[in-house]
Amino acid sequence: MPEDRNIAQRYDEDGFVFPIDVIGESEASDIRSDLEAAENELRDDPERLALLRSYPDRLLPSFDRLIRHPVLIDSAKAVLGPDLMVWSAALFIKDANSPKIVSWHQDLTYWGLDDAEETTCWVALSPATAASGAMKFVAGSHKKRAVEHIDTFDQNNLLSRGQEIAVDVDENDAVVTELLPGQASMHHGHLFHASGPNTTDDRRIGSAIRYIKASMKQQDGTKSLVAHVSGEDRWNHFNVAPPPNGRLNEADFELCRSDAIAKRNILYAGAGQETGTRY
Ligand SMILES: O=C(O)CCC(=O)C(=O)O
Repeated sequence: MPEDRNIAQRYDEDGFVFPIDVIGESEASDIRSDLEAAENELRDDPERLALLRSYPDRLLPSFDRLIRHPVLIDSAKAVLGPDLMVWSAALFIKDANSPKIVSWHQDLTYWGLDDAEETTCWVALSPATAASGAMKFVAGSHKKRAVEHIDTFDQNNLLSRGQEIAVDVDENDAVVTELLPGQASMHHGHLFHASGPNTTDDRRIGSAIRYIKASMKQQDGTKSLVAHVSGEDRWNHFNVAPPPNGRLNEADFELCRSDAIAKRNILYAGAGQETGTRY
């Protein structure tokens, strides 16, 4: 049956929209190659490699261009309005034949933001399939608003605290969001979602671009590093990053390093340990 709801209606009712055609497969492949060349350059430098995977948009001009892509901005604007920041564009990478998973969770749980005016555009840079560990969404679950989570710190969980929703989620309710390289899904910060292991021989790579309304703020007053990608910033709640000074530029690494410390304090507040296992 043809889909006759517009993007905002689908998002409002289901809490997600996919697939969104953002860039072609060859452009996605170019961005992936740029990323993998950078990963290779930093292979003996775990600290900078982790920063690259958390802040690809601040350290690689190709990702800075991606977060500003008109298709993504228009999609985010349809649900959040015109004034937009990117709070993070961190990579979720599952290597070939990797047991890494993401437990059922809601995104906004530990980000310390004062509201829920956030949406994630998850852009695939390699095939996201059921076999490679594509995300699964429960339609309408965003309407439950914030639910309780427990921390597991499971070593195979890509989330910072291995956090998971404290109530059972019925896998039969899940929609698998298969994406071609260059396509995106968009999901609400309260949507129940998860993903399984990668059983294929290729890496599964996605950039989770977190668009927020510029009027949001961190509850503890931290001015997180953001990119201002649309409309106005009349609020001055964030530290607006300049475009990258270049590729893997040292001044940009320093900016990311200080933001990573501030974000770690927020993400692990009250957790009693800081052993995120993503990178
Ligand atoms: O990449 C994944 O499998 C999970 C990503 C995720 O949970 C998110 O983007 O919010």
